[in-house]
Amino acid sequence: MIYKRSSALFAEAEQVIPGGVNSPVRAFKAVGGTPIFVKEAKGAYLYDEDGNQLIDYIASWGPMILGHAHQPVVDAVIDKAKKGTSFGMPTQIETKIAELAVSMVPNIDKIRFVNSGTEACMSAVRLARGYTNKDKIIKFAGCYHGHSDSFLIQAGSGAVTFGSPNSPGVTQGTAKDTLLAKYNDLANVEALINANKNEIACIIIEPVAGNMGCIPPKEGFLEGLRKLCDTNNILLIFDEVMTGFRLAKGGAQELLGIKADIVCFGKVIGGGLPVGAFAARAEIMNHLAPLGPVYQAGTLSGNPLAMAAGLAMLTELNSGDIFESLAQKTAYLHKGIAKVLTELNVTHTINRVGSMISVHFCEDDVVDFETSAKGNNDTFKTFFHGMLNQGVYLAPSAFESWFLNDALTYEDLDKTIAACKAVFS
Ligand code: HOZ
Repeated sequence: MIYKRSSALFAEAEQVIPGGVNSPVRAFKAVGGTPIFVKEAKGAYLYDEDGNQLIDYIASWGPMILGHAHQPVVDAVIDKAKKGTSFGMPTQIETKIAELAVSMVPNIDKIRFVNSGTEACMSAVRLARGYTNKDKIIKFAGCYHGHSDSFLIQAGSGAVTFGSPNSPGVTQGTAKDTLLAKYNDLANVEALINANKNEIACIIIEPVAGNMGCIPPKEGFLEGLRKLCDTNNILLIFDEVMTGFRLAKGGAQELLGIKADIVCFGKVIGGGLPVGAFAARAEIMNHLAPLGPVYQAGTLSGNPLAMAAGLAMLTELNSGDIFESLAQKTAYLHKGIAKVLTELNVTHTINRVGSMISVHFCEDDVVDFETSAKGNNDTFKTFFHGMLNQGVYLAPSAFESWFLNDALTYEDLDKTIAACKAVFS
């Protein structure tokens, strides 16, 4: 494939945008080469500035679960835009999407909309601290909850891909309140709680991790966290920015049957526009201003265009059951890639939950950050560029989950499996 125009556009972008990108995960630093510039996208395909068609496995890092430029979402946004794009005043559509989200997700009574997953997690932690009157939080190595200061401690996603899991600029004062635990290791969490008795406000976790590849929780792990939280007066926060409205209507809470105290959303809930949200039972949410003392705000929060896109998306997800068919497609892809890699003697481990999947080029089970980091990055680079050359776009980092979208056909999946075979033959 030819990427002449993408390379030229990237060179131009580098002059005025740091690293040529507005979010580091878009850069190709971990895999080499220059990022692909997208011209447009439809359904399961991206069309780049050089005229290449690519089968898309990142779906804008999750939101485009129904495929790109999905007509009901596009129509809803166009219709809304004609009536004004921002008012800084309440609109009825905010209540409509709130009612729908609350009806789809277990264990929440109220939801507040923000502009990103970062904002959602940052605000959820502030709420947990205000509600419990405690300062410390527990996060897990390799989990990524956006780029707010408290979370850039052994963070996954771009932070680890580009070598800043503990970012300069985060003060020691902030860092000391974030305690770091090992994913899937309950004893480790228990020891941290015991060493910080009555000081921990919340445990924040991706119930299915997606920022160190896709890592499922081990059996009993989330149940154990729930119990530890209950006995120690700690709030359990599920960061469902990736898993919310993707693994099931009610997200990971529904799929795994575990109740969180606060749930954070992003990605799918905005239908591809900038939306995040956090939600909980009324007794917790009522601590937020203007009802309660915990402050949180935003000029563009609940923006009408974003709400219109989100409402169209959630309405469609609520009316059918694409989650099962998406999970079946993902299982088909898993089986096909595993068969090819096994036949060609390529050492690998594949993790999958619902429509999230990741291929790790290592022998051992990938259950936490340490085991994920054992993947062979040279093999990943070969895989990434080989797939790209055959028209398959994967995340340019081994530390990211792939996200399938419902516009993908079995023919697309077969092409992807054949591409994988060609790469390693
Ligand atoms: N949460 C996304 C995947 N890890 C990254 C989005 C971004 O940082 O641009």
